[in-house]
Amino acid sequence: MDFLKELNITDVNKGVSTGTAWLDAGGDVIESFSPVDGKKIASVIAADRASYETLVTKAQSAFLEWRTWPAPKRGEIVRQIGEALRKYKTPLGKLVSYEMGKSLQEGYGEVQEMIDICDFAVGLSRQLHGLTMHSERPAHRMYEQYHPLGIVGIISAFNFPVAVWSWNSMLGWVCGDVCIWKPSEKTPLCAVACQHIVAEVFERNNVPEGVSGLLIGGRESGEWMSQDGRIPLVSATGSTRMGKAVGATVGARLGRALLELGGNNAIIISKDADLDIAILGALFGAVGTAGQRCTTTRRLIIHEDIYEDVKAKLTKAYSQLSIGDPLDQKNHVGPLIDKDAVRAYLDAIEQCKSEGGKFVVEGGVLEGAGYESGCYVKPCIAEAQPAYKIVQHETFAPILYLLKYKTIEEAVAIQNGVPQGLSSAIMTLNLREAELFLSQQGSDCGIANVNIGTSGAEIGGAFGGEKETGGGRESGSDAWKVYMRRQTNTINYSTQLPLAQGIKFDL
Ligand code: UN1
Repeated sequence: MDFLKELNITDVNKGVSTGTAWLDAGGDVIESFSPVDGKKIASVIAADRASYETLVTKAQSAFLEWRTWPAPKRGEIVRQIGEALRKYKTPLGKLVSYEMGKSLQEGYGEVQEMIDICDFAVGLSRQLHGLTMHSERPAHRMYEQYHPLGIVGIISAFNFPVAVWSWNSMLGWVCGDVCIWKPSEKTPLCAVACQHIVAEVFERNNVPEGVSGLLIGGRESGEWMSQDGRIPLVSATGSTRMGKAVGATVGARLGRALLELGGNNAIIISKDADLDIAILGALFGAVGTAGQRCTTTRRLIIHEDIYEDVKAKLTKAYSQLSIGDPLDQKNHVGPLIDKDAVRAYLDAIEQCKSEGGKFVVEGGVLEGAGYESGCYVKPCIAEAQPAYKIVQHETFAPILYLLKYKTIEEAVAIQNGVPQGLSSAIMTLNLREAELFLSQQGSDCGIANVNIGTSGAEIGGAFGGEKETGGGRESGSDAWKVYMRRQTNTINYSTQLPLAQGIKFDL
């Protein structure tokens, strides 16, 4: 466990920090258990209301200074964070894998996403552009500019314990905002490690105390942020249930909420698909991160002519999966996050069976040597119907539903016929089908791919989805705009005061 020491994790860690100073908080002690071997890794002292108040006060005063730093100078700080993440990629990737349970490659991949968003944000720090418009009045100039918002509250989930925070904070920081991060209670050490990495950079550069707040705590700490009028933007990633609560609370005070919630992602496999690509994309999408990505492939919508062939190929591929210690690179699938997740997985299998689903690859909990944590489950496949309640529901586990279609219109209707709208894909070499899928009559999701699975989006695009996925967009493209306030400016350099809309007001 050398990686814990390298990342400054001790037996007992403070869980509240202003970025450069760790606070003494009086909250509960949160223990972190690894789903890999069931062992307790370390514990963290959570926030209480008093330490939360200190964090917000520090953040408020930090904002007054931070917003005056030129954006490219803030970008230089983020550039150095990217360098630090390159330095710590190995131990941080290992910690992600050990505390969360995803495969080591995926742990490293997650840190790589952080590095990538740092690079993106550095470039962005010189491109926070507004438009200029032509005024209808003579000798007037009209333009818009973007100003920092203030404090951004970030609520993140266990499944991407470090990357999702970085999408928000790196953009927030170059935009001139200050951040307070409430990570998942299930992965507190990943957050402590990130805070240490950032603190090193901030101290070296005299970044004001309070720019990077860490708020480890239970559900109530997320509620404090949602209710707090001093926090203009709350960005929350997690379940639809959590997002509805955050959205309602933030909305009631007319704050801004950026929600990235559940998905129920499907791949349509056409009879014109390249089946090698289709099977590989479906496999990685369904079993990667043990089915715990919000972009996980949960439904395959397969053309009836190739249905049996796809089923046979997938069954064969599943039989070759190795499940076990995610830090051992020969394994493809690690454990679920905890025993509650295992229960939800078993319940979903039961429900699917009771609705008439037929398992072609059986599920189950693994036992015996190497599986002592009780969190290792078998990825499974069921033949199902689109309208089953369980098929409409996002279960954060590796359960894949096979659905059959006849026409492309029917396939799109099945794809869209769920409450969620995050990611979607079609596997086809048929141009007409691909374009229909991408058209306004096609996928209703925030992400729609052709000949690529549903997971593993690049940071350069805007990430998020529609309907119960919450509508928010994070990371690339112009997602930065939600972290700033827009101001329209009109300047009169004439000797008159002409009024808009041709109005005359003569004395
Ligand atoms: C998530 O599961 O919340 O597209 C994020 C992907 C990753 C991000 C997933 N880049 O699968």
